[in-house]
Amino acid sequence: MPDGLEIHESDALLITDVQNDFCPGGGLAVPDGHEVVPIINRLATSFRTVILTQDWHPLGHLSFASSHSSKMPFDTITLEHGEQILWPDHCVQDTPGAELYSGLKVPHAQLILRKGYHRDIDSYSAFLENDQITPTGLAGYLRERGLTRVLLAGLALDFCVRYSAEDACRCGFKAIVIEDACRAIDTDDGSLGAARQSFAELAIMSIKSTELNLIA
Ligand code: VGL
Ligand code: ZN
Repeated sequence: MPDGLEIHESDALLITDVQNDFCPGGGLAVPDGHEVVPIINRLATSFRTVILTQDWHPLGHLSFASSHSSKMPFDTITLEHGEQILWPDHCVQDTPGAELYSGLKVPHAQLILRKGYHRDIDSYSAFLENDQITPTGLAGYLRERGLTRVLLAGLALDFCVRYSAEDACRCGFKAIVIEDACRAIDTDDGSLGAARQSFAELAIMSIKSTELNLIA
């Protein structure tokens, strides 16, 4: 498609949390999470800069329901910076569940950014932890390398992809979500609808991978 979206040298593909625990059989399986893998593998070859993120929690992480007495997964607690959803244990550092999904083939990825490693704070976004103050360093990495636009793929669309896209915007980058290269958790309280609404409000473009002019 000649009138598709051109990929530039100043673009980064940010592949979010494509890890065993977010795929079928994992601790926090995203419905059909593994389906993004062939799409991402194909997309990634067209990008000079590919960054992977890895959710990387210590045992007993505050975001785990199991760390709180009488709480169940998907219950919430209130923290200083807002509401925290409590998740099933997932992506515990150095466990098989935290490993990148084995079908993911992006050998040219240059950075694997781990997040969520502070026990008392979650980090959905690849830019800022959930207090919205603590930086991960990704904005500086992108700026220092002259990268201006971030295209997002991975898991989960309504959590880590959403918050990374929002923060990319807030940090001064253009953010584009590649929807078919993402899958959502879609919690009962409407997390997927909320993500779409937020993308619209922040003018975050949401596209299909077929709209990109890929290299062959
Ligand atoms: C994620 C919930 C908890 C994600 C990570 O990758 O979207 N969601 N930890
Ligand atoms: Zn997590």
